Amino acid sequence: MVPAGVLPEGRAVAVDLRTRLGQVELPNPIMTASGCAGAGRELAQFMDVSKIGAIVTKSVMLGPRAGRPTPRMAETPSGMLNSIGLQGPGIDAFLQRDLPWLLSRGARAVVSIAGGTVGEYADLAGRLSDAAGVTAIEANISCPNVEHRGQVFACNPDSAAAVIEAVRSRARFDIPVFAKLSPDVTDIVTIAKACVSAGADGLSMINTLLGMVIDTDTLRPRLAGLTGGLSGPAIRPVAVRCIWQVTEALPGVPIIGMGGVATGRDALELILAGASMVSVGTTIFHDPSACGRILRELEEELIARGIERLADVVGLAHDAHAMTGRAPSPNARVRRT
Ligand code: RRO
Repeated sequence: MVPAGVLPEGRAVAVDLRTRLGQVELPNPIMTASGCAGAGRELAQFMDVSKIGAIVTKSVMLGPRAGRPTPRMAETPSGMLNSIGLQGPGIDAFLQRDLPWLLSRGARAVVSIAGGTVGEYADLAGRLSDAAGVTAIEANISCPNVEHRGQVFACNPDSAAAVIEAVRSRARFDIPVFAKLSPDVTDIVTIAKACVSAGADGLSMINTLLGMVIDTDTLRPRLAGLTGGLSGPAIRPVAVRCIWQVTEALPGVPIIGMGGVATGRDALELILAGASMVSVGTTIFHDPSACGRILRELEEELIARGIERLADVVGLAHDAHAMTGRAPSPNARVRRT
């Protein structure tokens, strides 16, 4: 077995954690989730950003944007609502300041992009392809905090496909394009299929769920933007369900799983459902070194189960599910206790 690198604290890994982000190999599957660590700089004082699989940036738009009015965060039971509204410096500042910083630190940069039109997404993909060093593009077609639901491209298979086709055709051939999907749809498999048919190299799921909190003291909505995206442990079962359904329908399509991952065991759950990479989001707000910890915990969870290669457990729960009709994966060396 080939050891696949070192953990953020410097210890060599004992499990082969390598995974594939489309055509790109990563040393391990743990990434930040878009929107939860800016462009990575905030985390540098807590961990070595080059030691996790990748930094996924806050969604970048063509121009700078102030976002929605405050308050735009609210705590909920086992979760959090955000109503940020795509705040960011825009692509010029990102390319001048943030991308060079990530590359100078040896981090792999997965750049999340968002636009109001298909053309804006395509222009962003073109700008990123002209710059050196972008590991992958995550096309965020599912931000819930937009003016109206018609702007959530991931709620309609034709709109989703139009964005992904445009991004894929403008992105450099060696940059994988992932489509970030919303769980707030009747059938996520239909959207996933539309994105893959349009050229997506993989899928990211899930974005936040649209929610709302009313303050019973002020008798008014807590968020200035009224609604917001729900994240945190409360949504993990939704993420597991979405990843499971899409893996059943599209086996082999790479999936970056995210939604309420706070421990290595949580990450393993998404991997068993079919994710080959896992993004860590809301947990970072109270534990900024969470990605390194979760990577270490994931490795320990695999060792405890006698698993030598991460690749052997990606989607493994599907084998168990179908055990009556199908033998377990021959590669899986799982001690079922
Ligand atoms: O910026 C946001 O308000 C935001 C985005 Br782009 C997203 O994709 N998901 C989310 O919960 N918030």
